[in-house]
Amino acid sequence: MVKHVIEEVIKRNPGEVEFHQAVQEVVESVAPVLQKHPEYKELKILERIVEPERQLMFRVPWVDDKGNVQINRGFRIEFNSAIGPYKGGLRFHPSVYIGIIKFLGFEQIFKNALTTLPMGGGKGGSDFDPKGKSDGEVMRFCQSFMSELFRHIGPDTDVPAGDIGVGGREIGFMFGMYKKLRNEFTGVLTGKGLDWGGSLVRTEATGYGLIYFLLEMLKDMGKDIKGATVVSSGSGNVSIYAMQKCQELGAKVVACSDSNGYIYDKDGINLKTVKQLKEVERKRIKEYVKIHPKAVYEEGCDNIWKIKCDIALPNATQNEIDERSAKKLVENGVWAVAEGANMPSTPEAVKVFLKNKVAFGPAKAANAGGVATSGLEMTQNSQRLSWSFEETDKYLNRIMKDIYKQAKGAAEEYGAAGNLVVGANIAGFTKVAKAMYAHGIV
Ligand code: NDP
Ligand code: 2IT
Repeated sequence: MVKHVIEEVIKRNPGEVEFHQAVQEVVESVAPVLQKHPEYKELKILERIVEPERQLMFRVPWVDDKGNVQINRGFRIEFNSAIGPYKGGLRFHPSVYIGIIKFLGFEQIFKNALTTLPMGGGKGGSDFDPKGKSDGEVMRFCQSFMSELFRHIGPDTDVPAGDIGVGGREIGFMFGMYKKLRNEFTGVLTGKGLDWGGSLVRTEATGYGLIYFLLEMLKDMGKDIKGATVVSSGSGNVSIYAMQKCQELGAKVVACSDSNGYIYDKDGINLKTVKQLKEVERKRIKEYVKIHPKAVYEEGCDNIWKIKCDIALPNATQNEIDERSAKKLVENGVWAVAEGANMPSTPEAVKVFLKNKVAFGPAKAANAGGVATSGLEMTQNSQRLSWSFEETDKYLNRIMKDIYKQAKGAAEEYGAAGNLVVGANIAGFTKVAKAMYAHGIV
């Protein structure tokens, strides 16, 4: 009944394998919803939801420090605005092409719906690589990128934020250019600095939210995070604050990584060093072992999943856990996996976890804390107020608990108790489908 939707997506979006993968999972999960709601089938909600409302692709020329002209490609996919303005991050990474942005934008629709806040789904980015670039080069690139993007976004239209390769520095340069071009100071981007409209907790939000979600999973299993051994891949924004919350709650984080390799510190990672290396000095993770000689560094990032742990947190990038790595984790006794990155487990890996009764928190639900706090930043911008850290953190915690409840409840309602992948997809889809139904054929 839904197979034709997947086939059509593959035909219309050739070669965009990550997008195909994301669509396949959602479409298969929501098939029972369509059975229960023939009106959605009749109005072709599923066929419409897999087609972006708008896709933008543009040239981003800039001049490097040597005076050479460089040309990158910019993207913004405004995927679905049924429940609010388009909302989602920007990714700057050399691997970015339309298929990556489309998969991220598609996932964002359902994730944002789960947050309970009024946000549609979008995503953007560029194949620009900020690594090794000077601040001046990054600024010139961001200004050029925004000199096209500004036409298409706005606080009630489309509100971008960060993702891989886009943090506070990049948001600052893009915000500055938007403000200059439009001559207005609005909450058009989230992840802003605290002195110019940003929200407390946004920096920590994805990592903290991931652990708040994990705690709900563990509560249902009767397990405690205290004393658990944790492996967290990546060493960027999501991984750092997930590790911080784990340590705060008494877990032992023994490994993290970057795209070159991983570090293993059996007595527990020194997070202060990781933060200094990655957030301040923008260096490689292997430098860690120079400061902590008892730790070891190994090249190759997927080897991190060979390390024995109770809790695995894939916090780097898509498809970083394949079937082999999943089997290794299970063999080593992992009890919970919570996805901080977007789509970090391949479909085969997900099957391994579910089959072996590993508690599995899918990205859409587990990493929604980042965008949820972006939603709270938008609310504060509209109010022209700033909330305290405690207040915002409490709100985030409440949202993560609610997302868990929605995913768990939807799974039970549709006969898939315990399967949060199916539950998150159904709960997110249902909210958007209802709104699309109400809006007619648009
Ligand atoms: P950062 O750029 O801050 O960090 C990314 C980390 O992942 C770095 O350590 C990076 O290593 C590593 N990494 C990136 N690409 C690869 C790759 N191809 N192979 C192996 N490692 C890689 O990004 P974030 O922490 O913000 O994002 C991490 C993940 O979390 C992404 O999947 C993102 O979509 C997702 N996410 C982010 C949110 C946010 O608010 N920031 C919200 C929800 C999800 P290196 O430095 O070597 O590139
Ligand atoms: O994948 C994600 O949810 C993000 N990168 C955060 C998006 C946002 O708008 O805060």
